[in-house]
Amino acid sequence: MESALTARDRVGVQDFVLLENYNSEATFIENLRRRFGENLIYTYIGSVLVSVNPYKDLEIYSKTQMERYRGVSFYEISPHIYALSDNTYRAMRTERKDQCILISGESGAGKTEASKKILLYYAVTCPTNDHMATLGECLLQSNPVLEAFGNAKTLKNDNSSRFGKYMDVQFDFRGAPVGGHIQNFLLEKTRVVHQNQGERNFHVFYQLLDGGDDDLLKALDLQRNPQNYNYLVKGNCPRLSSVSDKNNWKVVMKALSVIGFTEEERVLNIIASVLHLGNTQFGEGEEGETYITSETQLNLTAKLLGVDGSALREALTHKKLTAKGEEMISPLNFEQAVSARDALAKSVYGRTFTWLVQKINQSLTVKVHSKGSSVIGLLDIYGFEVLQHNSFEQFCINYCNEKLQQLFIELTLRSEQEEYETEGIAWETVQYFDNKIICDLIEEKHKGIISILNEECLRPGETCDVSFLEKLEDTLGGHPHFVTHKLANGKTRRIMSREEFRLLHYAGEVNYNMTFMNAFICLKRIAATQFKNSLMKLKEILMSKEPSYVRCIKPNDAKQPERFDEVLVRHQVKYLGLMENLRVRRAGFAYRRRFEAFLQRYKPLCPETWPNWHGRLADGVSTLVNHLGYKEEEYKLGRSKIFIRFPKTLFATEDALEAKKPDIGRKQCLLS
Ligand code: AD9
Ligand code: MG
Repeated sequence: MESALTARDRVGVQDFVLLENYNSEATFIENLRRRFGENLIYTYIGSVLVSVNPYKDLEIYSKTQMERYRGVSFYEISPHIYALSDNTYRAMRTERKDQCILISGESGAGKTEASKKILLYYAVTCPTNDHMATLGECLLQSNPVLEAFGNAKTLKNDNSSRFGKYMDVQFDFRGAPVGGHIQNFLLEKTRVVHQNQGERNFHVFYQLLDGGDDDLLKALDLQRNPQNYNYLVKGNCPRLSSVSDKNNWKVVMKALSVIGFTEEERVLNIIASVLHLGNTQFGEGEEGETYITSETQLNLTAKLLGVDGSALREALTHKKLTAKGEEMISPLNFEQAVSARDALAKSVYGRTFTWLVQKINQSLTVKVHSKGSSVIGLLDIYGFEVLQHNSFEQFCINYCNEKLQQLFIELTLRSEQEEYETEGIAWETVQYFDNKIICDLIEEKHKGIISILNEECLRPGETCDVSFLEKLEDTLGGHPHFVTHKLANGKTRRIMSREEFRLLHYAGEVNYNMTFMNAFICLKRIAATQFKNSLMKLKEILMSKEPSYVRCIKPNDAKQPERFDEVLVRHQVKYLGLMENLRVRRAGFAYRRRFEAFLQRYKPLCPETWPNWHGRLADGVSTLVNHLGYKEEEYKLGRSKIFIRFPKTLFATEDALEAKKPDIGRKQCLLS
C-alpha cells in the first residue's frame, strides 16, 4: 500500500493550511500545479475552496459523485465544489441561518461553471416539494436562457458573462428548494452595437440565425448568414469552435418552455428588430440634414417592434428640444443619427434582458409559503477585466470585483477573529492589503469618481473629456491609486495619453479612456449611481448571510487543458489575496475541529476513548491528545473545538490512524 506521505508528495496537500512552508508563494503554487497535473482541481484554504479551471471535462460531477459528498464532513473526503455545496446546505439546515456562496476570479476562471455545478447539486440531491417538483428544473433552465441573452464570446472566454448575477435559492423547512430569485447587474449593452476584434455579440443572435427554422427566419425577414448584419460583423468572428449555436438554440427554446415562458414571439421579434435596426443606414443631404437610405430595414424594424414607421424615422433623425417652455424639433446630423440608432438598439436589448429576468423570476416565485424557510445566495459576477481600450463598462465590472474583494477581506478576517474570540483563544494580527481605499476612491460621497462624474454631467452644455479629467485631477491628485498623464509626470514607465486615467486596482492597473468613457457617462449617469447603489445593497444582503467562498483561478490564457502558466497563476494568487488568506488562517492555528468530530475520527487511537467516550467531550479530547503525546504548545482547547497549531501534529495523528487502518477497517475510519 502506498504510504500516506508518498501520496501527499505526489498529489500535494488538499488543504493549504497543511503546507509546512506556508509563507512561501512558490510552495503554494507548486502545490496547485501538482494537484492540477493529477486533475485535482480543487484545494482548500481552511473552508475556502480554490478551483483551477481544467479546460476539459472531468468525470467528477456525476450523480454517484454527488452521493459521495452528501452529508460527509468537509475534511473527510477530497475537496470538491459539491463538498462546499453540501456543507453550506447543512449549515443552513442545522444552524437555521441564511447562507451565501461568493464566487470570484478573473474572466474565464470558471465562476459560472462553478455556480452551475452548485445549482445542479441542489437540484439533484435536495428533497423535492410535492407542489414544486419542477422548481429545481426551472432553476437549472434559467441558466441557458440567461447565458444566451447575457453571455458572449470575448477574447478571454468563449462564454463570458456580460452581466452580474445574484441568485437566491429558497428552501422550505424540510430542505426542499421552493423558490428562487435572480438579481441582474448592469448588462454590457455596448456589445449589441459593437464588438472588438475576435469577439462576438450576445450568443442569442447567432443561435437564432443558425438554429431557427426556415419559416421562422422568413417571418422575421432574416438571412442565415450573420455576416449580413452590421451588428454582428464588427468582431470578425461569426462562429465559435467550441459550441454549436444551432444546438444551443434548441436548448434555449426548450429551457424557455420548461420555465413556462409564453412570449417567445415577442422576444424573437425584438431580437430580429435589433438586427434590422443595425442595418438601417443614413445619408447626408446638401444642407447637412440626415435621411434614412434603407427604408425597408426601417419599416421591418418598426413592424417587429410594433411601432409606427414614420414615428421611428422621426426619432432616428430628429431631436426634441424644449427651450423657454417651447418644444422645438431640430434635425440630427449624420453622427448623431448613428448614435441615436445605436442607443435605441442598446436600450431595446437591455430592457428585453431585464424583462426576461423578471419573467424567469415569476416562474421561480415561491408558490407555497412555509414557515422556517431559509436561503442560499449565489453570486456569479463578471470577472476583473483589462482590455486594450477600457470604457465605462470595464470601470463598472472592475468596481464590482473590487467590492467583492472587500467583502472577502472583511468577512474572512472578521469571522476568523470572531472564532478565536468565541472560543476564548488569543489572536495574532496579520498584515494584509485592504482595498477599501480603492472602493472609496470610486464611491465616496462628493470625492469619489462616481460623484465627480455626476456633478460633471449636471453642468449645462456639452461635457468635455478634458474638463472631466481636470476635475478628477483636482480632487484626486495625490491619491496613491489614481494616476493621469499629468500626475504621473514621467514617474511611470508606461506612457499614458492625455485622455485617460489609470486606476491601480487590487487586481492590476487599468487605463480608462475618457473618449470611451464620455460616450457613456451622461447617458448612463443614472446607471452609474444605480449600479453603485445596487452594489451597496448587495453588500448588505451578503453581509446578513453566512458566507462561503470559491476562488477561481485561470491556468492559462489559451483556454487549453493541461497548461499551467505559473506567471499567470502567481498573479492571481497574489491579487486574490490567497497567501494572506492562508497566513490569517495559519496565524494562530493551522487546524481546528469540533470536539465530537475530532474524537469520532481519532478515538481508535486511545484505549480510553475506544470504542466510545462517555464523559464530557472536552475531557475525551484531552484524554486522547494526552495519550497521543501532544505537547502543550501544539494545541489549545477552546469552548467547542480543538485548535492544532502545526500541521505536522495532525499528520502524525493521521499517519497513526492510517497504520491502524487494517484493524478497524478503512471505511469506518474515513466516514467516522
Ligand atoms: V467570465 O468572468 O463570465 O468571462 P467565468 O464565468 O469565470 O468567466 P466560465 O465559468 O464561463 O468562466 O468558464 C470558462 C470556460 O472554462 C467554460 O466555458 C468551460 O469551457 C471551462 N471550464 C470552467 N470550469 C470548468 C470545469 N470545472 N470543468 C470543465 C470548465 N471546464
Ligand atoms: Mg461567467
